[in-house]
Amino acid sequence: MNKVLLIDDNSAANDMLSRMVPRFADGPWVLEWADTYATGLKMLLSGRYVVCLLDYRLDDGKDGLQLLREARAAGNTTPTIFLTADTDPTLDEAALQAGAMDFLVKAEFTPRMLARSVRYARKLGDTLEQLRLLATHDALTGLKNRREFERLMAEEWQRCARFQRSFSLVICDIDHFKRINDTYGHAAGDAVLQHVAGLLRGQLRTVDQLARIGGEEFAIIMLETGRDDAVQTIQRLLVLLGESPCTLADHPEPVTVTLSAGLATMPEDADTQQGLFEAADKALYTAKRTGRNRLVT
Ligand code: GH3
Ligand code: MG
Ligand code: MG
Ligand code: MG
Repeated sequence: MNKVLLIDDNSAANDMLSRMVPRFADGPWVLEWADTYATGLKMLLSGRYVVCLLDYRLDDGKDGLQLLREARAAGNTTPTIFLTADTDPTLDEAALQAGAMDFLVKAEFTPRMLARSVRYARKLGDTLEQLRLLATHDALTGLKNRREFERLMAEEWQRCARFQRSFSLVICDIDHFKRINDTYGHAAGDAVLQHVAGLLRGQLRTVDQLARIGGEEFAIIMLETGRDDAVQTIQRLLVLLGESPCTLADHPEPVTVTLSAGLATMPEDADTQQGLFEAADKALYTAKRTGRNRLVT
């Protein structure tokens, strides 16, 4: 079921569109209507809609441009088409700037034009979604990549600094990984990376951000987590990894892999984002130097 969200304070718009939308060719399509700014924003942020049709002038002296900017700032990416009777000649440009995919004038569009616009918005939206995924994730493990990790770190640092919250950063690195490649081949090395990534993902909370930030290096941002809780989680993880050897194709003996990890906690370990990363990295280096398969804080 393809759901279209209409945000418009005027019930006539709903009357007209609830006749057009269900007749779109590539159905079934349904229209849901929000008649206020607040309800519309809330429904849009639910992420349940394929496309949003957005009016300009809304209730409460607010408008669709504001609503779209607010939704985008909150991370929403639903393809949105402006639909207005307003005659301001600069509005179309402003709507596209705010992130709209098309701009239709109420008295002028036909059902066919609307259907085409919705179809195109959906297609472009899907393509952008795929690009976003490719740009933020690592192809081998499916984890977030280094670029996305850096963006999330900056975001989390700012949030915690502003609200005086805490979070922990863990950097881990597979021990003697080069030996695995040298002994069993590069494909086996890849399988070990997937094995470790899967185990890490399975042991962490969904709110924890996990990224592959280098060849055999992973970073974990543990939200709202102080040092003691982070230590417990990572220790448990290292034990579990030791008990979960990786089975390799064409090789009878499963291979045990270990990790070294460095932990640093905001705010006590650093005054800057860069400093926090360096503190965790330094702890990782100590873990390597003092025998590997361990966590250092
Ligand atoms: P240490 O315990 O000190 O971390 O030793 P190490 O052997 O794990 O570290 P080193 O940095 O010497 O080697 C890392 C190796 O990881 C070298 C590189 O070829 C390999 N590597 C990096 N990316 C990939 C990848 O995507 N797949 C595979 N199979 N190997 C990779
Ligand atoms: Mg209106
Ligand atoms: Mg290594
Ligand atoms: Mg390394």
